[in-house]
Amino acid sequence: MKVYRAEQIRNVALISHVGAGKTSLVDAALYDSGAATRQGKVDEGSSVADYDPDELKRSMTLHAKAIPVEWKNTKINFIDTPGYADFVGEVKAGLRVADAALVVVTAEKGVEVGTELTWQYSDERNLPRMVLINKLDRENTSFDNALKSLRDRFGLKVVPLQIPIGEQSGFRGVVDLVSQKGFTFEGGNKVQEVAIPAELKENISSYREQLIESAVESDDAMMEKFLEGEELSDEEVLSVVKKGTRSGQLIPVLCGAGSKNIGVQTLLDAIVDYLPDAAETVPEDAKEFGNNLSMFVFKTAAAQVGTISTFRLYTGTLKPDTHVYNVQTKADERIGQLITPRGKTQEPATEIPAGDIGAVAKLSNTHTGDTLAGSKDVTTTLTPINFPEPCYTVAVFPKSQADLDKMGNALTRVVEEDRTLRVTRDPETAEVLLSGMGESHLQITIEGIKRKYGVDLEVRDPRISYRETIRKKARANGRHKRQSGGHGQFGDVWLEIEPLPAGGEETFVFEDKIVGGVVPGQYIPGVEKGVRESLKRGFVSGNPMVYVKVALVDGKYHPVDSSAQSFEIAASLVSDINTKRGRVLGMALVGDGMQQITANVPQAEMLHYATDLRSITQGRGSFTMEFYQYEEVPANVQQEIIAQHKKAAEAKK
Ligand SMILES: Nc1nc2c(ncn2[C@@H]2O[C@H](COP(=O)(O)OP(=O)(O)OP(=O)(O)O)[C@@H](O)[C@H]2O)c(=O)[nH]1
Ligand SMILES: [Mg+2]
Repeated sequence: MKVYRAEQIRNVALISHVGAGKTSLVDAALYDSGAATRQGKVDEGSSVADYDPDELKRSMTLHAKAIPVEWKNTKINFIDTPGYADFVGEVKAGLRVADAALVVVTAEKGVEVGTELTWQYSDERNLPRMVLINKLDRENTSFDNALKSLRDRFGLKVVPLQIPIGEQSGFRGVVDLVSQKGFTFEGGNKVQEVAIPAELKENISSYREQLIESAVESDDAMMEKFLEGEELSDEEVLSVVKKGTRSGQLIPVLCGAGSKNIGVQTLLDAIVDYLPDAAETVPEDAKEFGNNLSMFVFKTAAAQVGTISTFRLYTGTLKPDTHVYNVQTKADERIGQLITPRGKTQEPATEIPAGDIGAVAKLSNTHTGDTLAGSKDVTTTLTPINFPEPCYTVAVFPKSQADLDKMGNALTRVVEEDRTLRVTRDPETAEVLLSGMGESHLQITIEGIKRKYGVDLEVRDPRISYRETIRKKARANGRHKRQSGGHGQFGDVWLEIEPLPAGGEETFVFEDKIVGGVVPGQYIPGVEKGVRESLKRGFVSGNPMVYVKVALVDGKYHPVDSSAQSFEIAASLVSDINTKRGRVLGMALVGDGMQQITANVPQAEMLHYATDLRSITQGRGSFTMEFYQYEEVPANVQQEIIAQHKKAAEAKK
């Protein structure tokens, strides 16, 4: 592939609700541009863009991928992203390096939840965008309804740039409202200019009027001309539509049916004509690098040839066989061969210029989100990807000893690749926890670990680290006595245990209430130590005990056999306390466009919440959580936890 200058490059992220037809569009575009000899099909497993085994298995996109399409002396770097909600991290990564977004909706459904969410992510980055109303060939579809849903939801700046010729099974082409030309697409990648069908003529003039009216908002001189009733030339219309689109004041709507290859070439034309090129959009953070090299790694993925890092170059020029420096990890990375990625195939590249997207294999110390620079002295990083917090957690267990040995490394690797995953170890339950964006996300990760790293993992709900406490004051005796040869061991204590306020700052208080030296002062620290030890194990459920005050009230000692250690053991023998717990749940509401609900919820109830919340809110809701405090669990749950502990303790015996 020839080298394109930044002015000739368009970096366009494809975003949508799941299954709107993004990947099929890329396949059609590759065919139209001559890069593929036939049009790949997602459903037949022949897509150029969806090729990873997990993607083939599910017929859906799971990874953000850059796929260049050469069109009219322009390189359109499509960044295809997944529509399924669990893979939001990939969408954010794709949008991070895009200069514009193409939002795909279907003519059946118009705006869906995934449209709203990805629209919002594009807003976060202020990206200019265009909308494609896709699947216009299907039964029970309507251009008008889809358009209405777009304008209702996103405002009147969303206006058609094209309107369809024919509908449903008769859909065969589009009319371009700027040039007022019709094009039909019938058979393979052929396109034909046609006369505008008579029945569309009236519609076209009113839609064109609407387009111009919206576009001139971005240009005072044109606005004046328009208001004075002067006719704008086609070039002037094109130029204001371009200006309006780039400034975000106008969002043009196009028509098509990707899998039928209808309207794809007119879409590519519109991308070239209206979306910003890579030279005019050098972001603030990249400007700091001047002419020095800066590149942002937005995707790393394990492949047969080693890890492939895909990046966008912001400034400078990258050549093969050079060195770059990772600003985050301080690593000196050797760039071997440069690659232009193209889905399942790739081409060697002689250089990657500023504004372009490329890939390189085998960087040893570079992960998703890292900045690479041309010099060691650079400390500035490019703005990181705004990843969401993981919200679904499972505990993972190796299936065999061999799996155990390799598990740590495999988990570290997947977390470096996918920044919406997190691995932690619960210090109390000793479980290894894997967190991500949903059940499918974690399931696919586990499958990937098996395939790529040969590590077989089993998944379970994480154990909750409960706490024990008591409800009522109780008294207990512990006595340790051993006679063996010379010195014996003797200690005897009476302890009073009472609850402290649940949720309070103090979780444990020890008090010495001995009078008359019945337990000599030098042994008291031993008693406290023993108490602390036994509280760690709890008494009924095997969980640590909190919110208790323990007072040493009485005891006995032996002048020869007693020692701090004997008392420590005596105190740790206090195990017959049979008490219950105490507690509450709180909830708070904060209004703000969308509702934000703050609540205290038992962790055990949150295990599958990501899935539940998604279905309750049709996918709109998201949540984050953090530990608040320990509270009493209901009696039935208590019984369960205690029974489980007993069972586990029995099993150990
Ligand atoms: N009738 C019709 N079907 C289409 C069209 N475009 C795509 N499809 C079908 O819609 C389904 C989803 O297409 P994809 O291209 O995988 O959609 P996607 O947006 O990439 O999906 P995700 O990546 O999973 O979000 C497939 O079965 C396609 O064959 C179209 O224009 N018309
Ligand atoms: Mg796809």
